[in-house]
Amino acid sequence: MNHSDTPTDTPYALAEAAARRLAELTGIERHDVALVLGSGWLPAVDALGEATAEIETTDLPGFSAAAVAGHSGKIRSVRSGERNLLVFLSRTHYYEGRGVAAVVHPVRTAAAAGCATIVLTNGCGGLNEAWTPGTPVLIKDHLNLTGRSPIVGANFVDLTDLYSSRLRALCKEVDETLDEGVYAQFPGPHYETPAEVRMAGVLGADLVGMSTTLEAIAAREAGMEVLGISLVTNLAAGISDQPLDHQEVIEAGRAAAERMGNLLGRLVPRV
Ligand code: 8IG
Repeated sequence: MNHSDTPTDTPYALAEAAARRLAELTGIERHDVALVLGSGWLPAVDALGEATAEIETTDLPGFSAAAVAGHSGKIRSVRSGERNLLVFLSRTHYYEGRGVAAVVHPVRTAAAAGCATIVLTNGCGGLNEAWTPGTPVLIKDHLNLTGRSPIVGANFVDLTDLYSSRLRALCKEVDETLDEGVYAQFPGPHYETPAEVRMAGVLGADLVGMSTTLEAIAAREAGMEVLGISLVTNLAAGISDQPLDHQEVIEAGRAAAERMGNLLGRLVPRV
């Protein structure tokens, strides 16, 4: 128990408390679809629809302040047709060292708020040279290289169709040029060495990043249908001879904003 009368002694109870506070602060009793916006995706948010409310993550139990340049610690409630979208404008990353429960707390809060579907987006490095910076790629499967799970206890969650084939098919109806790839989550915060990128390729990865897999697992545990979309903002280390630079990552996102906005704006009403 914390100082109020709200039980927060498990991650699930903490998420329930956050969802209740979210409903109070936004005036929206239930949300339907959650989105987590990763690096480069923030400018796309306005294409989703009209903001009903915007709150600071830190106003909800269990959230901590955003730590990365280009990440905004806000949650927006957006009206889209008949549905309420819950949009996280930033995420907590594994490399922040706050633990896996903190990383997946937004996902569990979204589930507790009523969301049956979650769209996880990220910025990442690409192993396929055809994916120039600014190319969106659907995540078809992942390699969780963190060595961790967000699940505690003997709950053997099936991840066979973790990245919903139904939702991926829907995406391709919206944009038939979309490719798919396997996303490998490295712990970060440093980028990979060229040897690590080659290793990831041998293991079957097409994309390398520092997020998403732990969140997807927690979303599946919570019974949500998961869609993952990566924005390739750079070629992974050693794929090109260019050094990697966080500022360039932000600029690639800015340049791709219109396409990403278009994609999400057309996609979300159909998921
Ligand atoms: I944006 O090349 C972005 N995030 N691990 N590697 C990893 N994370 C990333 C990269 C990258 N680019």
